[in-house]
Amino acid sequence: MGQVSGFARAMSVRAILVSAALGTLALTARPVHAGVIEVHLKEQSFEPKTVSARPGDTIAFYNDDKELHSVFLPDHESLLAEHFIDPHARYEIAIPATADAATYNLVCTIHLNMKGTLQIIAK
Ligand SMILES: [Cu+2]
Repeated sequence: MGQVSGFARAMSVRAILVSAALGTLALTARPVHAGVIEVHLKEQSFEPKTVSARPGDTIAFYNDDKELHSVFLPDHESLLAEHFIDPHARYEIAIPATADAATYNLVCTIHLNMKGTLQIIAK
Protein backbone atom coordinates (compact mmCIF):
# COMPACT_ATOMS: atom_id res chain seq x y z
CA MET A 1 0.00 0.00 0.00
CA GLY A 2 2.75 2.39 1.02
CA GLN A 3 4.63 1.37 -2.10
CA VAL A 4 1.66 2.27 -4.32
CA SER A 5 1.21 5.72 -2.83
CA GLY A 6 4.98 6.29 -3.06
CA PHE A 7 4.81 5.45 -6.73
CA ALA A 8 1.81 7.74 -7.21
CA ARG A 9 3.66 10.54 -5.44
CA ALA A 10 6.72 10.00 -7.63
CA MET A 11 4.52 10.15 -10.73
CA SER A 12 2.82 13.37 -9.68
CA VAL A 13 6.18 14.97 -8.85
CA ARG A 14 7.36 13.91 -12.29
CA ALA A 15 4.24 15.42 -13.89
CA ILE A 16 4.89 18.70 -12.07
CA LEU A 17 8.52 18.73 -13.21
CA VAL A 18 7.49 18.05 -16.83
CA SER A 19 4.84 20.75 -16.83
CA ALA A 20 7.31 23.16 -15.21
CA ALA A 21 9.82 22.39 -17.95
CA LEU A 22 7.18 22.91 -20.65
CA GLY A 23 6.10 26.14 -19.00
CA THR A 24 9.70 27.39 -19.07
CA LEU A 25 9.99 26.49 -22.75
CA ALA A 26 6.77 28.32 -23.58
CA LEU A 27 7.96 31.40 -21.67
CA THR A 28 11.36 31.50 -23.34
CA ALA A 29 9.87 30.87 -26.81
CA ARG A 30 7.17 33.54 -26.56
CA PRO A 31 9.22 36.77 -26.80
CA VAL A 32 10.99 35.51 -29.94
CA HIS A 33 8.64 36.39 -32.77
CA ALA A 34 11.13 35.52 -35.49
CA GLY A 35 9.74 33.01 -37.89
CA VAL A 36 10.46 31.45 -41.23
CA ILE A 37 8.30 32.66 -44.09
CA GLU A 38 8.11 30.34 -47.05
CA VAL A 39 7.87 31.75 -50.55
CA HIS A 40 7.46 29.39 -53.48
CA LEU A 41 8.61 30.18 -56.99
CA LYS A 42 6.12 28.17 -58.92
CA GLU A 43 4.90 28.26 -62.52
CA GLN A 44 6.80 31.50 -63.01
CA SER A 45 5.14 33.35 -60.18
CA PHE A 46 5.78 34.12 -56.53
CA GLU A 47 3.49 32.36 -54.09
CA PRO A 48 2.41 34.34 -52.16
CA LYS A 49 2.78 37.40 -54.39
CA THR A 50 2.90 39.68 -51.38
CA VAL A 51 5.35 38.46 -48.78
CA SER A 52 4.96 39.98 -45.34
CA ALA A 53 7.85 39.66 -42.91
CA ARG A 54 8.92 41.23 -39.66
CA PRO A 55 12.45 42.33 -38.74
CA GLY A 56 14.31 39.24 -37.54
CA ASP A 57 12.32 36.85 -39.70
CA THR A 58 13.87 34.53 -42.24
CA ILE A 59 12.46 34.26 -45.74
CA ALA A 60 12.98 30.90 -47.42
CA PHE A 61 12.56 30.93 -51.20
CA TYR A 62 11.85 27.55 -52.79
CA ASN A 63 12.17 27.04 -56.52
CA ASP A 64 9.43 24.51 -57.23
CA ASP A 65 9.91 24.73 -60.99
CA LYS A 66 12.12 22.74 -63.32
CA GLU A 67 13.76 25.93 -64.57
CA LEU A 68 16.14 28.47 -63.09
CA HIS A 69 14.71 31.49 -61.27
CA SER A 70 16.26 34.38 -59.45
CA VAL A 71 15.20 36.57 -56.56
CA PHE A 72 16.14 40.22 -56.39
CA LEU A 73 15.05 43.41 -54.64
CA PRO A 74 16.03 46.10 -57.18
CA ASP A 75 15.21 48.86 -54.68
CA HIS A 76 17.14 47.27 -51.81
CA GLU A 77 20.11 45.29 -53.09
CA SER A 78 21.83 45.28 -49.71
CA LEU A 79 19.01 43.12 -48.38
CA LEU A 80 18.69 40.89 -51.42
CA ALA A 81 21.10 41.15 -54.31
CA GLU A 82 20.27 39.11 -57.40
CA HIS A 83 20.53 35.45 -56.47
CA PHE A 84 19.86 32.51 -58.78
CA ILE A 85 18.04 29.52 -57.37
CA ASP A 86 18.43 26.19 -59.12
CA PRO A 87 15.38 24.04 -59.80
CA HIS A 88 14.14 22.47 -56.57
CA ALA A 89 16.70 24.37 -54.53
CA ARG A 90 16.12 26.76 -51.67
CA TYR A 91 17.65 30.07 -50.65
CA GLU A 92 17.20 31.94 -47.40
CA ILE A 93 17.64 35.54 -46.39
CA ALA A 94 17.33 37.05 -42.93
CA ILE A 95 15.56 40.34 -42.42
CA PRO A 96 17.82 42.32 -40.06
CA ALA A 97 16.31 43.01 -36.65
CA THR A 98 16.95 46.71 -37.31
CA ALA A 99 15.08 46.79 -40.64
CA ASP A 100 12.54 49.57 -41.08
CA ALA A 101 8.99 48.96 -42.19
CA ALA A 102 8.94 49.31 -45.97
CA THR A 103 7.59 47.81 -49.17
CA TYR A 104 9.90 46.61 -51.94
CA ASN A 105 9.45 45.13 -55.40
CA LEU A 106 10.51 41.50 -55.56
CA VAL A 107 11.45 40.25 -59.01
CA CYS A 108 12.92 37.36 -60.94
CA THR A 109 15.45 38.77 -63.39
CA ILE A 110 14.93 35.89 -65.82
CA HIS A 111 11.16 36.15 -66.20
CA LEU A 112 10.11 39.76 -66.49
CA ASN A 113 6.46 38.94 -65.76
CA MET A 114 7.45 37.31 -62.47
CA LYS A 115 6.87 39.99 -59.87
CA GLY A 116 5.98 40.17 -56.24
CA THR A 117 6.19 42.44 -53.25
CA LEU A 118 8.17 42.19 -50.05
CA GLN A 119 6.50 44.02 -47.23
CA ILE A 120 8.51 44.52 -44.05
CA ILE A 121 6.01 45.23 -41.33
CA ALA A 122 6.77 46.98 -38.08
CA LYS A 123 7.62 44.81 -35.09
CU1 LIG B 1 11.85 33.20 -62.85
